[in-house]
Amino acid sequence: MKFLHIADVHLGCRRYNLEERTKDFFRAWQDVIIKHALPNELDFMLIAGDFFNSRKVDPQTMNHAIIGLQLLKDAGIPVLAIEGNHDQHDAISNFSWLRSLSQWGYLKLLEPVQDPAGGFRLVPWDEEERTGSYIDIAGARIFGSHWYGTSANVAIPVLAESIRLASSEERFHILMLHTDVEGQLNRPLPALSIAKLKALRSLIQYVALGHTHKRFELEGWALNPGSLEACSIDEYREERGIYLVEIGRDQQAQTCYIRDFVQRPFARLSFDVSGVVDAAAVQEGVIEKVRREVKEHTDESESPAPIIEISLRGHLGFKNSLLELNRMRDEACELTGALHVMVRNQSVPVEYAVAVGLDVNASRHERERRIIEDLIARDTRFRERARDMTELVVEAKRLALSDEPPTMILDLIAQKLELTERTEGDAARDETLDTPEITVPTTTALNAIERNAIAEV
Ligand SMILES: [Mn+2]
Repeated sequence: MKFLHIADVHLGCRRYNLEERTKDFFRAWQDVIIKHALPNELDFMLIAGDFFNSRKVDPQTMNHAIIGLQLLKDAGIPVLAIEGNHDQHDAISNFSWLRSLSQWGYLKLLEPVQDPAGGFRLVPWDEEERTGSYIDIAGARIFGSHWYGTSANVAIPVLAESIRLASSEERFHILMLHTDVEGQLNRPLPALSIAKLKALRSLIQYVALGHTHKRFELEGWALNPGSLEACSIDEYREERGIYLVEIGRDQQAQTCYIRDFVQRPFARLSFDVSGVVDAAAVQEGVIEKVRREVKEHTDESESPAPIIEISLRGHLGFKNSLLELNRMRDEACELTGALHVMVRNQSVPVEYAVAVGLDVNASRHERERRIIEDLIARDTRFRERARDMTELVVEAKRLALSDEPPTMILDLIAQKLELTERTEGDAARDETLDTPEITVPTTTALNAIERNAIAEV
């Protein structure tokens, strides 16, 4: 007996609003069938949930599904499927596209029957009705299950009891199960515990898992192949593939993990903008990095053009708006022949980079002074006088908080600024208060007070 175990095909998954990206999921699905289902004389094929990316299936996606399913049907390979969290039936309707495909003879959707009294009833596949919870093919008894989500730990023991009642001594038992398993994903939601899963050990000889988009195996008994394609860029490094499984006379499963089918390549690179003088230099640096790290794509028949994500990190020393992100994207795209380039600006404007490295135990007073000084020093015109100006700001704040009249505060600012200018030997002794030289630092200082006040709140 030989079968193919796949999961998480996610047909209809659309990313970056790219038509080509939607087709990637179809290409992977079709390639798996042509390369690994048709030539292998399979007894059946398993799809362990999330065949579709959504329970709402658009016409193009249904075409993609049927093209593949028709190939399998013509080759006489039965397809057994279960629902996943993405394509499970609606709670308020008995209709779903998976149920329709099952009715139309393209696949067999295996579903437990929910008992009104609680628990599940497992009924054998009815070829007339085209419904059922389990089916016998080539020495195997294959069971389906639903998506139980966070209640998997409660549902699995109940399901195990139903399986026990429907088991057959002489058959090799397979269970398709779409679930997150403890320790495989770093999510706060409770996953199915390994102990609960192992309660199936005496009943099931092969658990065909789906849901987690990366490969993992538990004791060569519960196997998760991963999705066919990366559903988000965060998954691009994960191992994804399919299992070709052969059950020998000894009832032992020989599994072969296969990754040889078409998938879109991804490249992810990051560029640190800290200390880079201007936008042109950022542009040049990024393009240089792309040139070094991403191979130019020329031959589509060899592999698909990559999708590239460029992240800008660090402290940006000038205004964000000066960065020409679109030009960066276009140049990187042209240089590499990529299908799509995303540029994410995750750099922090340098104006927020204040009080860097300040001792965590610093007093509120020290903290305040340091923030103000950094804010003033950011402006190269006042850098030299930052310490004096900080004194002035702190004093002005103190006066303001003690309800001193505004004129008094203004006088203090005027005096102090004049004094600083004189001690610096500045020639402009008769400079008036409303020259930019004076008003700008005042505004900066007042902004600093305001920011600081906000920070303290
Ligand atoms: Mn999935």
